[in-house]
Amino acid sequence: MKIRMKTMKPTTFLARSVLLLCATASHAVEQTKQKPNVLFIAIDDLNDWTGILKGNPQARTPHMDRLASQGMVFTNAHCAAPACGPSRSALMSGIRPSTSGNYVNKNSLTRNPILNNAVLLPEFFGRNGYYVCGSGKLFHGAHFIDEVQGRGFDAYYPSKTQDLFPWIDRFSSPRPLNGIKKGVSRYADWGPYHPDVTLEDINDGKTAKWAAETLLGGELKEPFFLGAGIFQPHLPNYALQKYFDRFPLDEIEIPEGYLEGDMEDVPKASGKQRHIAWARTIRAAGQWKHAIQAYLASTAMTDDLIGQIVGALEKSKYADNTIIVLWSDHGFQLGEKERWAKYSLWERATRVNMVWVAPGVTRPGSTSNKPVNLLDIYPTLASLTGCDPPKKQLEGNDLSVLMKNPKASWDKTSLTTFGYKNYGVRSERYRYIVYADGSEELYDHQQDKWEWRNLAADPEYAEIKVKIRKGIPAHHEPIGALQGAFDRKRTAR
Ligand SMILES: [Ca+2]
Repeated sequence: MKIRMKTMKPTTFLARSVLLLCATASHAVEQTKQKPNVLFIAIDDLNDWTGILKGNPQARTPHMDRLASQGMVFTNAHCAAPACGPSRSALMSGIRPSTSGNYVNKNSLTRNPILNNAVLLPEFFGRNGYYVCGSGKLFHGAHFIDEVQGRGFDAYYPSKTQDLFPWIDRFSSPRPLNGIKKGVSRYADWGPYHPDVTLEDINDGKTAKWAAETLLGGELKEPFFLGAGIFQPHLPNYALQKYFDRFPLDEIEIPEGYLEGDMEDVPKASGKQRHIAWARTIRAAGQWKHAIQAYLASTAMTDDLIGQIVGALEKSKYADNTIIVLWSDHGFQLGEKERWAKYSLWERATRVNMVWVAPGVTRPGSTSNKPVNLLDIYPTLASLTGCDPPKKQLEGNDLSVLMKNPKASWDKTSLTTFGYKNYGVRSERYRYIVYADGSEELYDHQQDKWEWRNLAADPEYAEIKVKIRKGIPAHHEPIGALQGAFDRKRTAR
């Protein structure tokens, strides 16, 4: 557009300026439209028992495996914290627990000024012109219901103040279905739903259905950020009978990583973390294999739901311009190291599934064994979508460097924090743990993938320890405010 200012009347000039401004604005809209959409899939308590990470050969996750084959898998990815609340708060803010003071589930997100003043991931996309929608467990359940309440979301299913309860109450027999009435919480239960129950009845099924229908409806304002959070295989592991049937009880193996006497060379301080002795109760009740079967069944059900969501994206008009990131919030131990829990700094509790499909960036079937963290998701999404990250907030790394060149040099380690001053650091080869009292563990994953031999006291590894300790933060923020729900003595999810 040519504007001849000298010969124009002021009114004509004004009209043309408006036209020019409109043209510039519509150009900006055009540019915004070209930004990729984001499909953000969260899975709760899913450890490495997937075809993606191959932590248990009995696991069956064909849909997730297929997704992984289309993009890049980070095989050495770990959580920022091995519990739902602090893991998700760190991911959604990009801030380490040791910086924010958000260490455990009962810590508040909104009463923590560092987190509350941060630009949370959904807000970040909203500020960058994205339509932001979601369903299911994206934030920690209690944080979402009592605190965050859809902050940053344009729409939330079923609503911003009501997320979906983990399970529905339709069984053939009274709960607990496993018959364990003492020594475990009401969450430590498993078994099949009533035969009439379908996937669409279950709340995770509703989340998947909402996501699939929203994608297939084709009426999303672009660019969009769509989050879908699946609650399983978090306990209780209730699933349809057909998923239990895929894993006959007489074929179930106890975890390969289990070793009698494994705790003998482990510092006592590890027990000060929220150690749950459910493993003993479950074994005494003769339910160990039943519980493993249920975890595998719940994971298989989750996998079908992931297939439903990803399949809908593939059929939708958004397929070619949508980044997919699938992640689990931490791992889980099913008897290893005498535990039945997350809440530890060992590999099976910290290792997570992290899959990326970024059109034009990730190569199908690529993998990286570099140590990375859920904290890296926020900066990576910012980089892949071309949105400027909030200043002085994000502490993770941009993984697109590794997506573009899996052989790129990477001198980083991956840090997991649980409670004040308890740290686990993972390098490509080693895991180092140090507790608040200074006691240590060191494992060489090249020779000891189940972390059976603690090498921390061996002088031969002194130099390795000095090097890996560089991954420990210099600042240790005191434990932050507790959540309001806990003040009211409510049960957290
Ligand atoms: Ca979790």
